[in-house]
Amino acid sequence: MRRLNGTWLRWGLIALVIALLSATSPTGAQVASAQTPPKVGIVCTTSTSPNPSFTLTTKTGYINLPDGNTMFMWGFSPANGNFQHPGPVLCVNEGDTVTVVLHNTFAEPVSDVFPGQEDVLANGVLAQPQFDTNNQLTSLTTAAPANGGSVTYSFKATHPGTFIYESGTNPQKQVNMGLFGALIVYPKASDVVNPPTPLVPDVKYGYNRADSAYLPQEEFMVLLSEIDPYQHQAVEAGQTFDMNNYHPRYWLINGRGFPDSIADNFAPFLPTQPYGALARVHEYNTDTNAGLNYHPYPGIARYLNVGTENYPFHPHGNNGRVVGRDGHPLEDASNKDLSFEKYAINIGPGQTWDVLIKWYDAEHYSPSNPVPVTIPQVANQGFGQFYGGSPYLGETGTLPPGASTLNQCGEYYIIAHNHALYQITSWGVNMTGPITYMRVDPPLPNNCQ
Ligand SMILES: [Cu+2]
Repeated sequence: MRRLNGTWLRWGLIALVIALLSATSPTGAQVASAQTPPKVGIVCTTSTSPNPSFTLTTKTGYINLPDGNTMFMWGFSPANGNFQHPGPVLCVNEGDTVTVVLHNTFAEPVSDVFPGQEDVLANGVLAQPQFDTNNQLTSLTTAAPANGGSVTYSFKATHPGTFIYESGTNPQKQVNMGLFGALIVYPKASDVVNPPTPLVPDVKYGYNRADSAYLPQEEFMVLLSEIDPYQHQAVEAGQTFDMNNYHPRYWLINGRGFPDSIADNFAPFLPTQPYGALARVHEYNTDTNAGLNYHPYPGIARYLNVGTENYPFHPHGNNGRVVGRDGHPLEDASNKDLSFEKYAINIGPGQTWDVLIKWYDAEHYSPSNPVPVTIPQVANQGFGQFYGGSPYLGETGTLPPGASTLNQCGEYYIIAHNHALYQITSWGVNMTGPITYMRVDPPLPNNCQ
């Protein structure tokens, strides 16, 4: 592992991202799903309902970080695939009996805990904490023995929502090293009462509530994690690490730091980090006369925190509506809606939050309805890489000589990031870490790719 000067490297990396962003095509080679994975949004690893079965194999590998470092990691790989970080996103349906076979290639026992799942079986009997001969706890659950051991977990996914799975064995080491992933349980559509108008046929639900409807193509994951490079160096060298010295220096979103976070799913320059975090959305529009732009459902952001710190994450520009936490819909005993609007999503260690997101074109600014602010002289303006040359959605304009843009079609890019600003760094390199964008596409039809 090497530490390099951050500033020029970061700009070099941004240039690389710029060069590759428009040329990437997803490969899907590491995904169990038979379908071509989407460029943005959640990439589900699926299996056949009602008895989905997944195999996770422990692997070691390296990831790329925004300061130019590479980092040694542990990971759960789908089936016996290549190392990836984080583990596959396991997607199942409410009521499924889920089987997870864990193969352990490491020289120490490894396990999986499934927080929020009840009556988890290990090899057909209730999974149990493990103790050594001195009655000291060695694992929170039944583990796969070292050097080729396996364990088969199974449980009935009785609650819809967003869940973490992670190692329950020496978790302060194994989870930190990367043994974690997301589990999404989709509700039974038949249980959703009073489904909304069928004008949009492919609506999904976060929970068994009509007011948790969202568009599946606007479903996003925000999986937050952290790395202490000295812990990873110690594990790579086979040395012990004193957790009293634990001090994260990298923070990631979906296993990537910014600007890698906004690259496509399966971007080829991130061969072990398949999951992007760009949230691509359209205007929320309930006008039934809007034709193609009738868009009366929100998107959903599924937040997960597998780290040890609070992650106060916030998209700029609008509140989200928190509809679920830790796999529970926000409702009272009589199903009264208790969801609430929130700007900063302050997600604690081990928590998951499900948040509906909408973007409103509230003021409808356009060249014929100009922004009521005098635009400064060019010399006083700064042009970001994603600015289209016009302040109006769907419009592109002339950029000054020398300025270049990644903007395709006059779309907007709105930042979303951790607001603990020390966390949006990579070993001190500022404006990296858990930062991503919400991309707002112009009204349809448009020239966006
Ligand atoms: Cu901010």
